[in-house]
Amino acid sequence: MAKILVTGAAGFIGSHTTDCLLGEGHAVVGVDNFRTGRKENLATALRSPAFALHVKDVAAPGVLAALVAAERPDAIIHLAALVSVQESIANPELNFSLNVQASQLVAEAARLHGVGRVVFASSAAIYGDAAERPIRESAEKRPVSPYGAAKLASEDLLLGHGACYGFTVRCQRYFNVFGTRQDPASPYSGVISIFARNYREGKPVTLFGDGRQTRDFIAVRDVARANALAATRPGLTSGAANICTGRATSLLDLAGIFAAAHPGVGAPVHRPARAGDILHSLGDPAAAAALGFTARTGVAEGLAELISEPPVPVLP
Ligand code: UD2
Repeated sequence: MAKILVTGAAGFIGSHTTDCLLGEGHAVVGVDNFRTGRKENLATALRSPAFALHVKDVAAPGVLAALVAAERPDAIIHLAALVSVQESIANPELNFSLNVQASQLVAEAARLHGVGRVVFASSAAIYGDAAERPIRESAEKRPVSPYGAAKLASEDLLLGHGACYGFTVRCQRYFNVFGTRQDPASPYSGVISIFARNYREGKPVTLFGDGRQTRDFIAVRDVARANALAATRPGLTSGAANICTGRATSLLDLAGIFAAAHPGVGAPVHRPARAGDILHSLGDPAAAAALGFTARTGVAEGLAELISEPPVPVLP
């Protein structure tokens, strides 16, 4: 059994990662400032004696180092972030603070207190408009947003510190993650969370463009398992891996699955393609497979679960 410190534990990916680690018998120290994370997401974890929650801001200097000094975790999974690409474009300074400086604070806490491993929430956004398909980890990195640039800078910061001070760093390059607890509130939220909410409420969805664009959608439960593995599997060395399925699903396919489950809802409304929208994004999962991770949940199965699950209730 290991003790894992999870930053952003109340977020979409953080809460599923926490649940996965607890389910595997590990102890979890969760940290979240509830900026975008929600206590509701931790309803299961909070019932576990192996879980402790600290409501703190890891981007504030000294906070994480003090917590790591007190808790002495075996590994840190750093998921706390500004998660919206659009928000990073609107507020690049905040993006720098939350998505670059906070990573430096994680590296520093690991160095000062001898943490053996750091797992970092990176993103396919570091590849930007890379022409290669499927995208391998070696593809040219051409981020096209402050968000993508910050994730790439953080990978380098953490890997460089790990190499110098002797801790392992695993950078997890998530593709399009979907599942329960994803916030559908903004028009720039993940398309599946928006579709799930609209269909549930009986409202037609919008398809930007002809709907033939494709993404590599990966279920959050698989992502959580990939994070737990990266944090706890003995013998891993530093590096980066795509966290993806290697399978492409079109928007039309998605809408078709939702429509079949909600026969009363009107047909999707077509709008012009979004400016800057990429047509196809597909990851190569081979590097993660070599480390022992393969996604298990298909899109249809993951969507069926999402459709049948009621929205997360609000805690008192
Ligand atoms: C991600 C980012 C986006 C941008 C892009 C750069 C998220 C949630 N989005 O977008 O901000 O940086 O990467 O490549 O991280 N769509 C619809 N109807 C909707 C919503 C979306 O048709 O109501 C389309 C959208 O135009 C796109 C596809 O669905 O073609 C997927 O959209 P997404 O925002 O979930 O993910 P992505 O990878 O395009």
